[in-house]
Amino acid sequence: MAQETGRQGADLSRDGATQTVASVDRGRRGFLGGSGLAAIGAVIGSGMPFSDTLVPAASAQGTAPAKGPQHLKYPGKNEGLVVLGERPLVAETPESLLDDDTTPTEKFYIRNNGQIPEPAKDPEAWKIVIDGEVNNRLELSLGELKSKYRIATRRMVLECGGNGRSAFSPPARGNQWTNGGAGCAEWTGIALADVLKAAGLKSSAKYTAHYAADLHLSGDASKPSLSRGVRIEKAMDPYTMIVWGMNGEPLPNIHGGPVRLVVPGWPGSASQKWLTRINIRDKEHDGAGMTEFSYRVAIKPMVPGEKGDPKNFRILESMPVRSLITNPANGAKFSAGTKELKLRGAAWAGDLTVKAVDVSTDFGATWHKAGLSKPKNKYDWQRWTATVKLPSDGYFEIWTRATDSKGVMQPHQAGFWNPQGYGGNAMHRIAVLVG
Ligand SMILES: Nc1nc2c(c(=O)[nH]1)N[C@H]1C(S)=C(S)[C@@H](COP(=O)(O)O)O[C@H]1N2
Ligand SMILES: [Mo]
Repeated sequence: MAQETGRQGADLSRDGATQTVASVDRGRRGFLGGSGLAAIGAVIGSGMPFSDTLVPAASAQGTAPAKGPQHLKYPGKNEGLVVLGERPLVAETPESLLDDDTTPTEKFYIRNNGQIPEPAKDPEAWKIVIDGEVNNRLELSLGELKSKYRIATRRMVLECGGNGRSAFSPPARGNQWTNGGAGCAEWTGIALADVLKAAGLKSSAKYTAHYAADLHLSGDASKPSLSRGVRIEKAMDPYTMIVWGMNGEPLPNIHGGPVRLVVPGWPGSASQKWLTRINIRDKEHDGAGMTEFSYRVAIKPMVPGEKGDPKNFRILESMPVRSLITNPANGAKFSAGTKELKLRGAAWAGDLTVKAVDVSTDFGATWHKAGLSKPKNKYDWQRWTATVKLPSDGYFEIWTRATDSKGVMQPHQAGFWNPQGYGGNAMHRIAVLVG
């Protein structure tokens, strides 16, 4: 696997799995929607730049970059999704499309590292292998997974390790996610732990290594497109699942169907799609996306923009706390005289829960507690609501910040810079215009 060390001209189209893209034939597969959708982009607010200064919706029209957000055109997918990369196909969900309690599949973000495989012809015959540091190597078809183990459905957040990356300065390498590399779906499947118990873990079992059917972008079958793993303790978490259902339907091909992993709370890259094999190892896995700076954060904080020493990095495990305003959308306009705004949003915190969400309408000078719902089950996100008063017409920003169950709050800015931009969980901000 090629490493990204010292690569000239950062490739901003990827979120950290270490690969070299040999040839890029942009647009050939035509995942981009028509330009007519640019208008929708402006309404839902993606035309409102938030890099350094926020600008009112009115003037955003005039200052928007010539090439606005590119909207996704993909069967079964909402055209409001924004394409971050075409090859591999990566698309995020604007915050305002994450307004449902359960993220509908059509709105769920897409992240691929390699080629998208053809849909399986006979899903029930799909096989996964469990091998390595186990007493009994298992080979199980989807049909057997469904009939031999206890089935559960759980609503859990899946979040890309690079979510929030676009807020880093200087820019970090990878897909420039805003906050939309996340969604919360109902996943149906079985506990990976039950399968590992059936296989019988040896005392030497330390780490998992996940393998899948998607080809590397280059088409080279000897290179996995992505192969990550987790500590055996996380693999044994009853919420770490092998799933075949998403929101009550068979898991769609684009989301890894027929069978994928969902390792909630940890970077989405551990949740292998098109799962074919889990190899149990006696040491940390070193597959594609495990080494160097991939899905790793600095131990000793580094100078932003510097190259970094791989020895100073640790694997990112639980994702940091994050909150979103899902309604209104950034750039929303309200009629003159509007004195009150009803806000809705979501918050989650990796392996932890969210203790509080606060909102501000005055750039953080004062904060108001939002009403926060309980998670449906562990790893579910928590929906929040708040009503805020506005003193006058004019331009306002709404900021939201969440605090996790250990008391750690979102920072004002993406901090603790690292080369591939993980852990960026700055407060979410939207701008609204009254009158
Ligand atoms: N086989 C395989 N599994 C994969 C990936 C991939 O490229 N190949 N991408 C990972 C990453 S980086 C993320 S964030 C999630 C995204 O899942 P989704 O596309 O269903 O949203 O899948 C993970 N599983
Ligand atoms: Mo990811």
